[in-house]
Amino acid sequence: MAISIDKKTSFEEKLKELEKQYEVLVTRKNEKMNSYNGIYERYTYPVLTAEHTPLYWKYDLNPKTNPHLMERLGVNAVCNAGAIKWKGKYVLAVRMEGNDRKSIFAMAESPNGIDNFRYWDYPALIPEADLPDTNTYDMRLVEHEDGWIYGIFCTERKDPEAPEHDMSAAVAQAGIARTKDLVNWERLPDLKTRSKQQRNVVLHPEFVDGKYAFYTRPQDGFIDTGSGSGIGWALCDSMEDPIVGEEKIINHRAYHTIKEVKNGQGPAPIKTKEGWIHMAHGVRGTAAGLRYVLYVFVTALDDPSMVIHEPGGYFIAPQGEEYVGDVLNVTFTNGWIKDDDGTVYLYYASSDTRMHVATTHVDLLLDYAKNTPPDAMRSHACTVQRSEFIKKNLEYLR
Ligand code: M1P
Repeated sequence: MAISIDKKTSFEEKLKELEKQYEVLVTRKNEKMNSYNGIYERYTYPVLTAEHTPLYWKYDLNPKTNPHLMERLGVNAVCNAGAIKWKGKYVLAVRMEGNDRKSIFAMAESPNGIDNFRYWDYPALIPEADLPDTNTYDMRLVEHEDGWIYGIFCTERKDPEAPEHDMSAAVAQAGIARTKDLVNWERLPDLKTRSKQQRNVVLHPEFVDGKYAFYTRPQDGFIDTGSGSGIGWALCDSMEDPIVGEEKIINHRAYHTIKEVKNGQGPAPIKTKEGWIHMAHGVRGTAAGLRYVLYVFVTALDDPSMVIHEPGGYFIAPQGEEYVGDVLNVTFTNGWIKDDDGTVYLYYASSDTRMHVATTHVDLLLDYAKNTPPDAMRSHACTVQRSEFIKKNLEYLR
């Protein structure tokens, strides 16, 4: 039922209807889509949207102070969630963007990972750094073998060197916080690197040569990666004084590929007996703007910085309603969960507006990574690649 803002409908009636609609939305069963690729399954409904935000986060529920039951603190979008299995629940640290454009980390949990996500009572309150952050977002949640859960996120501040009239020049860096319970957070210093800016920084979950290891995404400008050529790798002695030296690029941007403009690590990689499976995002330019897609690569078990498999092309790209939102043509991920039975829940956002899930299995991801042909890089080579593929099939079928 549509709720009218006319004065004839009472506060109580409106609230009752809002609550009813909210419950229908958050308890709606999700269904697998009727589409097949043998690799993963998508779901009909987004797992979280701005409409999933509890009423008491948006409305002043006291009729004395809000007689017209107006939204006082609106929510614009939810996207780019970190993910972790916590006390048997599938927990997301969601980037919730208010109508004021600032993002906060809202924590939501589901009993099954695919529907019935509900927000915790309060968003995560991460202490500010000495130099206050203007905006924080895209948290990667990592249970490190040192015993802490780390949240590595993008922290954005106005560029102090920008001309006075410039109200959009900003500096992005990697903020770091840690917790033992996902409620009480300790802020650590931002990661110091040699690059002017950083985004999409991710902590590797294990020590490497006795050190912490970071996937980085060095870039010259706030939006432009400039000379930053892809996913970097750097070791670090201490999380209390997080400084890294040289960033080795382990996965490069490349001309006329899905990752020619930007290339960033998604969540922390998943460990398997055959290597570390990574999900990343690649960005290319189009006449309609940038296009963000997700892709997979695998690195060696004993050297997470060495790529051993990389299927050609994308793993997930926007489809249907996913194309549309605040920033068109974007799929982005910074969170996934692997269950003990190997099921993988990939949480991805579409067009910076809503959160979705896709499910698969580590065995399927490994098969996909090892047996999908690599990018042949040129039309002629791609024609040969596809023709050989067709030939093998036709020979087999006849
Ligand atoms: O708008 C698309 C994405 O843009 C940025 O990602 P990247 O640094 O790779 O371009 C981030 O702001 C991300 O949050 C956003 O989804």
